[in-house]
Amino acid sequence: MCLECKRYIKEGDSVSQFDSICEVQSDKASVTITSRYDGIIRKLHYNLDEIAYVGKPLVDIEIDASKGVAPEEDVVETPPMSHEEHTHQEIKGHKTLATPAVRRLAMENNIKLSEVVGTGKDNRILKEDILNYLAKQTGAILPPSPKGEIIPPLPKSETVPAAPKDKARKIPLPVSRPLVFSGKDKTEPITGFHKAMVKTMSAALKIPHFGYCDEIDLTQLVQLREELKPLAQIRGVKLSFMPFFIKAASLGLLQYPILNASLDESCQNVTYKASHNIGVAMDTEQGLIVPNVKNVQVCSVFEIASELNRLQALGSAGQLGTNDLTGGTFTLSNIGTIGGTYTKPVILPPEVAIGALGKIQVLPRFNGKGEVFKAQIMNVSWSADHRIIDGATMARFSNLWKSYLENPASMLLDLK
Ligand code: CAO
Repeated sequence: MCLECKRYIKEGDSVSQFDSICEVQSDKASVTITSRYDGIIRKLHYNLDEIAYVGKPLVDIEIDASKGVAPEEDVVETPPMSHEEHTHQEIKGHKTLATPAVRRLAMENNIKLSEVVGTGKDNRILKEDILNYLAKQTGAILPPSPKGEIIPPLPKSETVPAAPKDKARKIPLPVSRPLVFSGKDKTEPITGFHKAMVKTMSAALKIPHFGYCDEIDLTQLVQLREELKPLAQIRGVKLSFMPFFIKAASLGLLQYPILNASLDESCQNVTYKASHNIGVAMDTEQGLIVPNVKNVQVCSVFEIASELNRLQALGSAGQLGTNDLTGGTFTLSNIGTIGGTYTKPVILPPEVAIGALGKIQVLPRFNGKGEVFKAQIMNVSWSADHRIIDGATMARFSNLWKSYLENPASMLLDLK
């Protein structure tokens, strides 16, 4: 397992505990590594954008001239630490082994370490254990992680994290786009979110996809959004079409819960998810990511818009955490912001359905009186897991979703 590295310090810099050392990106999320010590940076083991290997030293910090070079900052939590005071905690007479970073992760997510089963050496609690514990609580299914692989921490709060002090955050350029045409072939490792895409899409290949498409007349919705957009703006939120698409999907899922479900690996059981955690495919500088808006079934359109703004801000800064990126139960992909009409979306396992939206176009259509009018038309393409969802169910759900969006006032009847 390797990490792509962004650095905030240079050799000779003084650092204090919890100062940002660097940002690393694994295939699941990016995370800022902070200093465990007050001291002076003596050696950097990697240059910017180099691959840092888990388990190898990242940086040497001199903590005291008399003591020489301090223990290296490890980018992994798995190796046992030599400082007992950092790793032991007395809880009800039992010692709990965990590194400070793991303790902080638990604290930030209100998890008692005494309730977590450690899978590391001597029952040491690893980040993975915390994430698995959290996933069980939220119903999220985490991808399996090889031993020793770094797992990114969850976001500290529901707010956008601040950039490290004195350093403007730079959005990393995607590694796969060469800036200069060299005329030579170039081979590079697949890393970061692209690596996650390889895993997810390979798993999706096992699902027999059923496709269904339709066109939606958004003429009324386009008008309604024009009216509501300034009101949302006054309240500090950008209102796009997505919150309406997401809310309409959630109202539809209430009627067709099989589309908000997951199938176990042996295909013996279907779990109907209580929460509508609707994933939104996002095109970011780092690649495709799919954070989800949690519990849409209890959110207003405004609340969804606000949450989407937060996810977009974090997504474009490359700062989305595991909590935002896991636990999705259904996905919408608005590729229409870029272009296109119909597409063939790929289901994100363990979900069972996904919808892709084409671009909204002004096209001639007939009204009820047979007159041609300028309609705002958008195409939708659904894919569903044909092992548990039949075509008729998908079509009925799509009809309901379409009716909410073509007559947005009708959503009011079902909003809670
Ligand atoms: N057709 C035409 N215009 C659209 C549109 C559509 N289907 N959807 C949104 N728009 C408009 C918005 O209304 C907005 O215009 P205004 O400035 O007038 O409000 C503009 O396009 C930009 O919207 P946005 O991108 O800021 O916000 P959004 O909520 O509509 O979309 C997001 C958010 C994250 C879905 C989008 O930015 C994105 O990343 N789309 C690409 C998804 C993708 O890559 N899917 C493929 C997955 S498989 O590889």
